[in-house]
Amino acid sequence: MKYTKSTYSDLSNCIRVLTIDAVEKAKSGHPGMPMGMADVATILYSEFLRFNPNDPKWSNRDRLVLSAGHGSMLLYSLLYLTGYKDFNLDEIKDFRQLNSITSGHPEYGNGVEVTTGPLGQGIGNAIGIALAAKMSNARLKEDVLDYKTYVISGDGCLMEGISHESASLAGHLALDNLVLLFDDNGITIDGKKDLAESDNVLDRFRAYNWEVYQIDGHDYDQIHDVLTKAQSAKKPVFISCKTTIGYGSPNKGGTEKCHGAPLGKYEAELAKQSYNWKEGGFFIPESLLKIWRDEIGMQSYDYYRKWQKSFEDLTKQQKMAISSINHDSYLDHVKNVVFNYKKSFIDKYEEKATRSFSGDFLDAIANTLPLCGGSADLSGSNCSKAKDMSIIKAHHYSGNYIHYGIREHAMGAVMNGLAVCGNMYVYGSTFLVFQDYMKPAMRMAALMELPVTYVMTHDSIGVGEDGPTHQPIEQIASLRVIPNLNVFRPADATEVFECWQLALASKSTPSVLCLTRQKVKQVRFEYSKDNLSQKGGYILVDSSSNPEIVILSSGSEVTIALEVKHILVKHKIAVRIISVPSFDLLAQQDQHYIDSIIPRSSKKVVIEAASRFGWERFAGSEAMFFCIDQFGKSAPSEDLFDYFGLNADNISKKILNNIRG
Ligand SMILES: Cc1ncc(C[n+]2csc(CCOP(=O)(O)OP(=O)(O)O)c2C)c(N)n1
Ligand SMILES: [Mg+2]
Repeated sequence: MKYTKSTYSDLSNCIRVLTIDAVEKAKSGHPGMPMGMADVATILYSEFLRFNPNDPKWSNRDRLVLSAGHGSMLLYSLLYLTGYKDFNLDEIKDFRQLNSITSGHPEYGNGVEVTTGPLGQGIGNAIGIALAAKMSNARLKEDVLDYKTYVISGDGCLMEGISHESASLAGHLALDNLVLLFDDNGITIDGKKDLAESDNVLDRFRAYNWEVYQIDGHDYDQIHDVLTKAQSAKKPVFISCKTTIGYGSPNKGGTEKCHGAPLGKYEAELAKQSYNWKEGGFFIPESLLKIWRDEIGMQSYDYYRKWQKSFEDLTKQQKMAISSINHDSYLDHVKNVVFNYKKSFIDKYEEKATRSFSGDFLDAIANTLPLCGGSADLSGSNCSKAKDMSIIKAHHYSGNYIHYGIREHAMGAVMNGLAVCGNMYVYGSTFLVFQDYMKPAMRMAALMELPVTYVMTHDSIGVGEDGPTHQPIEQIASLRVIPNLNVFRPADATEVFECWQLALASKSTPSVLCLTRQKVKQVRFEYSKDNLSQKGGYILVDSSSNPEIVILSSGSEVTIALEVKHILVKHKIAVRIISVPSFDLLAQQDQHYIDSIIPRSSKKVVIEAASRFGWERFAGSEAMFFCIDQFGKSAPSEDLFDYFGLNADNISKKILNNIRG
């Protein structure tokens, strides 16, 4: 080991006192975890972690994911101590204040790797990050990226269901570049964890096919030894670090009292006395800061230089494959594919489900784009595995498709981890109704501005006989309300291709493609390069520039809207149909555009086989809603559409009654 135990102790105490001071000043925060994990983090940073504070985005840096995001001061202290420019002392003093980069729970950026407030998400994220390295190497046919991904998790993360799914998947994929450091302090917010848990966590991870260790998380030799072993592991590594929460706090340490509240002035002083710390608030002695900055902060510098030199020898294409996507050229390609497909599908006119059209699109692009697709065991139903895609397996990472198994929670979080690496187009699929199982990760993707795509099929009562458990009602509306998430519900082949084009073109917004199980009719017939879906809603057909009736509809119901129009026109009623493939994108248009397609003077009608929630925004509360505000039923699809009144006869009759009295 590089330093004496007493130096390590001083170095660890730097993290502890910065944490105590920052939480004290903010009058809120979580001192317990950083105080407990400071020793482990000090050995990790000083002896093992490869990083360069002057190049926080270095592609081959080791990643430290904080799944126990409440312990954010651990990370901020380390980033400050090791010399990351953005994390100066003022930011530490501004912990948890408006617009500081030291927010309560860090998300990511500025040297913070993906970290999570929702406990356990980080484990899935770390798997994605570790897997991305394996996939990049396999694609380059060279081990260019040899970074390790460390993830710190607490009791809470490991109680969460997502940890079970994630750990099982990581073991299955034999990710030997992943190390989970378990802050095994036996305490959660309510008290001792045995209030709520009695399983053997170590055995769990053994069963998941991990290498499992347990150490005293305050013993520098043990920490060093176990991390040395982790460097040459053949499986993912799980290290239970037995720690004392709030280490050094005489009255609150070892108890839940220091989990999520300032220690208080008196207790803070006592804790500092126990560290033999004599300095004033926020002050790190020059001699210790020098070790943190000049020695630990620079410890990977030689490796960094060597790696950068070999990186320079790579071709431009290889470099790109490691850290970014050549968006412009790929998007040109996608645009051409979309145009050709639109044309050919109009020419050959086939009635298929929109999920099948999505499958056709993936078949066309799968091997021309750096993709990473997948499904939670519904590949065939989701039409998400293109015919040329190959499967990612343990020790064989050259494929581009992940069988996530029935693990939607983990799938969402792994997708986020893959996406932060920024060198692949990432999509995953399941039934729309089951996105509830991955909603937390979808929300994080939106918050973190990760452009992943969710292929969500079986998007309505059109599912049929599987019944209400499988029929999404409220899901579409609930997704539409998530900020920075674009929900698409295309009506036919043309819109499917357009929506895929928009999803792939997105750089900072995730997309959900809601696709039908049942066949739809083609509703667009023009040969145009224009992507009409990009404004979210557009005039599909119009019988007058001053329509009496404006029908807003999406997905499979656009066909019904066209049939309604046919009937109403026979009654000399001027009708306009607005196809709304993306409610969210339409909401982003200026009012002038919205008013131009949905005139205020017209009678509005909404047809969508889902909750009406939200449609008032465009249609007003006086509109006629042909939506479904109750759970579905188990019956053949056509019978269900009739039962819920979603057919042209019923709708046109009701409209005629309404306007003609
Ligand atoms: C999904 C989720 N549920 C609940 C919380 C609220 N929460 C934050 S920390 C915590 C307890 C975590 O205990 P542990 O991981 O052992 O952390 P420690 O107290 O040891 O720092 C809870 C319930 C959360 N952040 N995320
Ligand atoms: Mg705990």
